[in-house]
Amino acid sequence: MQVIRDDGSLDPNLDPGLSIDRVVAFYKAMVRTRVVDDRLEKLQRQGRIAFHVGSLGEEAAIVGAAAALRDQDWIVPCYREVGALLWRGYPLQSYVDHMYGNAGDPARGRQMPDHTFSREHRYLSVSAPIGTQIPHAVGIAMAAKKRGMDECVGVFFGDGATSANDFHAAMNFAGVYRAPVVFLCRNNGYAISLPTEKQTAVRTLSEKASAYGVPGARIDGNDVLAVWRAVREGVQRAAEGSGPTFIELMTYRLGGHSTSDDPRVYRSEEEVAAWRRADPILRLRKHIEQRGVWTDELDSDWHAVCEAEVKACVQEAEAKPPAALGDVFTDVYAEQPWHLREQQARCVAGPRAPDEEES
Ligand SMILES: Cc1ncc(C[n+]2csc(CCOP(=O)(O)OP(=O)(O)O)c2C)c(N)n1
Repeated sequence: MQVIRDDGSLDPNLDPGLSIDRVVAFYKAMVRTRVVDDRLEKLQRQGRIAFHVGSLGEEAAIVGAAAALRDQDWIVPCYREVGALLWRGYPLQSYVDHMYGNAGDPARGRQMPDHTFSREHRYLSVSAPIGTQIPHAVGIAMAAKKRGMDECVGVFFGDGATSANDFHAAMNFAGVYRAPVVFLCRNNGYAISLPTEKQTAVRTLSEKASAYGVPGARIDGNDVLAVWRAVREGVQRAAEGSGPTFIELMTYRLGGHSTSDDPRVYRSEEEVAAWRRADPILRLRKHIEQRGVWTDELDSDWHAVCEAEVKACVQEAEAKPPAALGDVFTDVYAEQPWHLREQQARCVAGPRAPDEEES
């Protein structure tokens, strides 16, 4: 499914009829996500943060899906979807603090960078082992269903995750019990260096859904309105008790897998150049320009606003002290056991002098 054609015009039969203000809000959120991404990558290259996993080229899939979920719905992320969390109003400062592992980091420096979470925004903690979040999502959906709550779950994962055991178990369970969940598979072409066609023998990932009795769709994931429309249909199906939906969002990872990857080793410049022309931000920009609500001037103003915002957050993050060392030992047990108390005290006190007795 494609709603915004390559030339920026809309397919009138598929237009979801959103207000132009909302469409512009999608555009702004996508640009903001990209500006943040770009800055974080530079900070990593300068050695100021340790690591970043970005979403360059996948912004429509991420923002469009987040926007189609309702406020009461849960987002269960993979590790590339901070744009969805920011869409929900998570403070950028908290995210940047997290990337620095400083005293303002909600994870208190105990997580790898880009492992965000927010109970307030109904956004689960990133779970780095591939696919483990998919059964979690189905479990949350089942809990909502059993309690009779009008909540559903949108769970993100990559193409590679559809080869993991957890994917199959979760899809089967969701199909059997009609769990209110929308499976959001970002097919960005690669699982690190492994192209999708070497990952699976099926022609499309969406056809895997039929093996579990789950409706599956393959849509243009670089088209924010197609993403919104398909995900909203999935949410409606879940809300009316008809169970899960699987959506394959066709997109492309324009950047490296993470800042630890160099994609030039395993894919051609021509391939990347072709996908650059299909950039979801450029396509949406063409569309809003055609509708007469966006100009070059507005565009550069918005970029400047986003850049200033992230710059201010970085300055503030760099002025904060690191997360407290003793926090490594907290928040696991309601009552801290004696051995952790002891280890915490020793850790905070620092190394003993060679002649110091062990207390
Ligand atoms: C169980 C497991 N095996 C291997 C890895 C290392 N690993 C991290 S990301 C990744 C590729 C995932 O690809 P995909 O699911 O397509 O998501 P994408 O990164 O493309 O968004 C791998 C193999 C891991 N995190 N967990």
